[in-house]
Amino acid sequence: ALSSARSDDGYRLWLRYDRIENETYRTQAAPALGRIVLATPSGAESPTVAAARDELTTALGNLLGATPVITLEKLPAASSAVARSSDAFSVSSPSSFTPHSSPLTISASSDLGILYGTFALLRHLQTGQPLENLSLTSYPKIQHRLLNHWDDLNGHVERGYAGSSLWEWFYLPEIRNPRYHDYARACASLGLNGTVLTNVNANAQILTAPYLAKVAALAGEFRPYGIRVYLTARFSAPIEIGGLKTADPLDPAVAAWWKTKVAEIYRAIPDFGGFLVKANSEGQPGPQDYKRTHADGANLLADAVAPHGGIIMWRAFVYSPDNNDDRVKQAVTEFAPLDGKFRDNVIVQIKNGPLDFMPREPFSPLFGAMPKTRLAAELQITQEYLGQSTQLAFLAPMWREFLDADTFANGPGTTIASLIDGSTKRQQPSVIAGVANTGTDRNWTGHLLAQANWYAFGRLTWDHSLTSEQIADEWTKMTFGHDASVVSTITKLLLGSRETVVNYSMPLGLTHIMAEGHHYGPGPWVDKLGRADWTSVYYHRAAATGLGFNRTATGSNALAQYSPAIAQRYGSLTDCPENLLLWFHHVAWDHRLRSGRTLWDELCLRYQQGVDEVRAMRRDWDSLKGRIDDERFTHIQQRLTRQELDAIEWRDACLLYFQTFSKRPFPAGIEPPA
Ligand code: GCW
Repeated sequence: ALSSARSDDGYRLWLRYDRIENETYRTQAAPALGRIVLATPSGAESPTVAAARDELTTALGNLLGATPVITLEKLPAASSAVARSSDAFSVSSPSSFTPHSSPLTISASSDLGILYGTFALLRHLQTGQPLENLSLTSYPKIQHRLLNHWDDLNGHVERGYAGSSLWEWFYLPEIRNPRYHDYARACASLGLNGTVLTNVNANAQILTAPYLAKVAALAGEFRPYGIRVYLTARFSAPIEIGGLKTADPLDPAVAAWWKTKVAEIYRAIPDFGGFLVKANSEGQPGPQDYKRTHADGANLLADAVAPHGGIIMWRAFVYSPDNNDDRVKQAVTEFAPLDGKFRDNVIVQIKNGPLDFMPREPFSPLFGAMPKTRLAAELQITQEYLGQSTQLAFLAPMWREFLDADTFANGPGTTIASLIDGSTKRQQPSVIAGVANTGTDRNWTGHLLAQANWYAFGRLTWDHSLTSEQIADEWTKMTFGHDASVVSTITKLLLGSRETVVNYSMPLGLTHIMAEGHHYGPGPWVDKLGRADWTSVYYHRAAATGLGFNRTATGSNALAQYSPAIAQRYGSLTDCPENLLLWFHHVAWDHRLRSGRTLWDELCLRYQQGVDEVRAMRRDWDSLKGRIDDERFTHIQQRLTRQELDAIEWRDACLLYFQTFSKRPFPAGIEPPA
């Protein structure tokens, strides 16, 4: 009974709800889920409670062939297990199920909590866990858990590899694609609660009245699922759509324009979340055009949305070509002096690394450099630099590495996670954002296995203590079923995949050596762009003397932006973690690494290892033939075939190029580059 009985184009994501194949489990689960009580603060029906009911009815019907009796109750006032946070929930069940035992109960501090509890219960079932004696209590550690869509109004998705934008602006507001509902459901199943609909590089048109009506229609589709809508705000909007002569944040007419515009937005969308802004970065307009600071710009918008409860996410991804300093230092240089100057509803949104979503970067030192400012993490789910939607790279391990990184900002143990969830600084609002990998492709994400990245991001925003292993295990069981060899093979593939991409593309701390523009594949030789900060030689600094970017005190001294404990460790050639070595150091070709090999030999072997690992992935995948449906089997098999060729290209291109500097032969074990 293979699941190939149904078409598996991947549309249903991890919410497939295929009939549970284990008959024993199914027979035991059916009575356990025969009666379900939803206990909410009001005890009254709402669109969100209805969504939870619908989900339970459909899911249990499909998974078990059962029809639950679902009743609604008012949560007893004294029930404090769920009072901890606004959308906390608890799922509880008796130790055995008889007609007289108490029913399974989902209690929550809000209707949305009921929906989250519903998805948690279904996940429990989909992953085959026992249903007796349940006591699942959970609350979100971060308040605002957002997808950021880099979607332009013409349907193009910047760095999108899964088709076009999901938002059909031409047809809205009258014509609403049913997919909006499915999108919101998928997001809510993970605990995501907000979405920025537009690209940070988008124009200001989205803020005009006709578009706001369209945005309101989307917000209406998402609302039952607790997904609030946010927009990007182009800083020059007062000029472009407002007819003003300036966008100077300190000009009273500009402030008045934003206040009026924001009031108009809230009339159309009463629960509008706020704005995400990219200013004075990569050519975008911003407050510096008027010799004002990022704080002046952010506060202008913050004051406009504050009366309505909105927030401003102001991005710290800034660098400028006429600044000759090391690009990775520029965010701290510009933002750290503004610490304490931002309004309470401004969150400075920082990419995980100081450069740009590389396969591996150290964490951005800005996280430890603004003690008086609310800080959000921006991760990239779409695989701009990790093989896009052609290659497999499961990103949970990369995000774990980041969330667990110790900034030492308040002494040892000040992890990034503790800085962004508000627990260290006790500051709300707290925000985490991920640049979405979704599009109009039937399977949402292009590469089927890239669905796991959407899943992993969402799960980590709710609970950043989850391990990569747990996330991979859940996702695999929910998406591919419980066959033991399917589960172990796919989880193994997922968990190793990011490191494999690092190995064949940018090992040992190399970064930014991809092809220019599209960013797919190698381009270490790109050194003639006429723009010092974009040339790759600038980042790898290959020379006869060695390889790597010296960011110690004898180089750009970017290290000084970290706390002394980190600066000391990373600044030492022997103590620096080898996976970040060439990020921080320019290393001689004959320098011996921990393996005893020279840098050159080690570099060659890492590239080769990456290729070998992709070959092993292909073999592992092939072993699943017949164990999963042919449609998904072939989809992934073809992509892994391509990934091997891509890995070979990376290895050959980089090694042949770097060899022109190292002038050393390839060590034994390296296939001759073609
Ligand atoms: O990584 C770069 C991308 C740009 C992107 C920019 C940013 C949205 O190549 O496409 O623009 O980062 O994050 O603003």
